[in-house]
Amino acid sequence: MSKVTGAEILIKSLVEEGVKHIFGYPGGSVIPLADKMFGNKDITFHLTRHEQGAVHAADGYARATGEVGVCVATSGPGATNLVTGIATAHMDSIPIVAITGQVKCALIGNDAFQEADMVGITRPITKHNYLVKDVNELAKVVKEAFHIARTGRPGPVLIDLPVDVQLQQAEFRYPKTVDLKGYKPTYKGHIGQIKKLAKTMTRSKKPLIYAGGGIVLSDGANVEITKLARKMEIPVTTTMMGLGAFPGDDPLSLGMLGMHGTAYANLAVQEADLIIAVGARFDDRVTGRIDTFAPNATIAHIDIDPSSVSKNVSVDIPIIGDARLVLKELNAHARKGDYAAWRGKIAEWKRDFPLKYKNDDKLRPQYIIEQICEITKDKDVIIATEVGQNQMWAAQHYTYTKPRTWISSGGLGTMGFGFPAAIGAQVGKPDHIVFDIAGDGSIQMNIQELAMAVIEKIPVKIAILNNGYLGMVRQWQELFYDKRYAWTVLSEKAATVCPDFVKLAESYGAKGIRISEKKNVKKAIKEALKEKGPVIMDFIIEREENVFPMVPAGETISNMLHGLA
Ligand SMILES: Cc1ncc(C[n+]2csc(CCOP(=O)(O)OP(=O)(O)O)c2C)c(N)n1
Repeated sequence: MSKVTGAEILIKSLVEEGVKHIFGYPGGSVIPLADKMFGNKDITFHLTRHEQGAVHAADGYARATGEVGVCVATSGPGATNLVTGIATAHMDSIPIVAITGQVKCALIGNDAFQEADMVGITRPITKHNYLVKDVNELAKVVKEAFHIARTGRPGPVLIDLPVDVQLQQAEFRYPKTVDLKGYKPTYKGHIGQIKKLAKTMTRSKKPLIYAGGGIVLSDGANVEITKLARKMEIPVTTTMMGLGAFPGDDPLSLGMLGMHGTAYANLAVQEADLIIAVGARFDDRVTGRIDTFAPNATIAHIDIDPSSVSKNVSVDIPIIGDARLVLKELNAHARKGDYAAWRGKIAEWKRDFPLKYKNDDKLRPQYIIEQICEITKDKDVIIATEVGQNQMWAAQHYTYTKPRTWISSGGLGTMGFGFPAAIGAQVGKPDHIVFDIAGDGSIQMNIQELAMAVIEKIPVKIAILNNGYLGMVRQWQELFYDKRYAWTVLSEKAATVCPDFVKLAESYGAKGIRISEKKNVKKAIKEALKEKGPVIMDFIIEREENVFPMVPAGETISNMLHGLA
């Protein structure tokens, strides 16, 4: 067998893994790889304008498609620019493979030009990472990396590849199987535990399903959980990451729980006698003060990752396994109990404490999200968000009915995530309409990717909810710091937009629309949807609108602030 270079081995291995898209940025340490990609027909390379854009795009691609996202950066500063995105993917269990160039093997550890110890830096934020010093190992490493990224609890894997290894030669043989001693994720749940949960469900009077992002990640688990909830008539609340795991328009849906969750979901948690958590982490944004969370409930937790069970709350019925497989088994054993009174109580809460906002003639963000929902609800739509109030309004006021239609940085809460992630999602799902719901602060963190979107004709629609503030931080300052708006004023008055996002869009060759009045919202959304390329919609919203309800950080859920009286 003839020999090929390390760079060729890497590309051939990626093709073996079915990779069709790579997002990245070049530099000296990946020139051999870039060179061998030149003219490649199997894989499209998307040149971002910042490495952070590349990693978030790979992440958005993975979230939208369920496949592994791939990004590439050069050594040193290129590689360290990936760190925020790798940590983002790690917190949300998103399968990506990040490939970084490294200085020559002989220079590693010598403070060489553009050297950064990526294996050391990314150890706590990757599922696994590799430094490949022997070209003969490369194909095996790639095989393992993809296997680790996509199996068990998914997550990011980093491959650090010295530039000289890219030039060395070896025979290309792609391994058929992976043999990793000590890495054997458990997929099938323990049948005894599943039966125990089934019995507890039948005896329970006030059960509640608490569905997390794990359901979205385990393809088909949404079908099983929907079946379970409907058959048993048990209400379902989801985490932010779980939006779309259960149809938001189902009468059994309570929407999202937690800090900015619905009042009725949070009240249900506090009164439930059984919580069936599936693929959810009991994050502090969900539990509030942990010792007062779900005080009356037996807690069952289904999760593929044993280390997240009983990590934050003590679990009575742990079931380790894949969400889809465990729920399928549970469906086979579950028998309905008598929950009519419980559902009656929840219906009362839904009636008494609906999600609400002041729907007057002012331009309010909740109205904008509702209009986007109304106009797009019968289409295939993906909503990505930035971080802050925009994210919470998008979580509350859009109705998600399918998994992988909501793309948001949950665990890390990364501003600047939404736009590049939306681009990645659009590349993976070209037939979908993809929105980025943004704040005027967050969008400025990775706005440069507009260049890639324009040049590659990636038609993401950006809806900026422009309040002239770093709104979510301002909201905390309003409520808990006597309105001392330190460090959060982006522009002095709503009208003095800075930057002028319409001109900025136009300077990149994209379309920009400014909307200051409620009556123009629908028209603008429809106009944006007609456009073949990316569009910025700059909505000048009420400056001091808040996200309600709100459970203040570290408080008991019963201390929820409702906002409007
Ligand atoms: C990279 C990063 N830096 C800082 C923060 C802290 N932070 C959270 S929300 C927020 C304000 C976001 O402002 P904007 O994007 O304008 O959105 P809004 O809340 O006004 O909708 C900030 C600064 C963060 N989440 N991520």
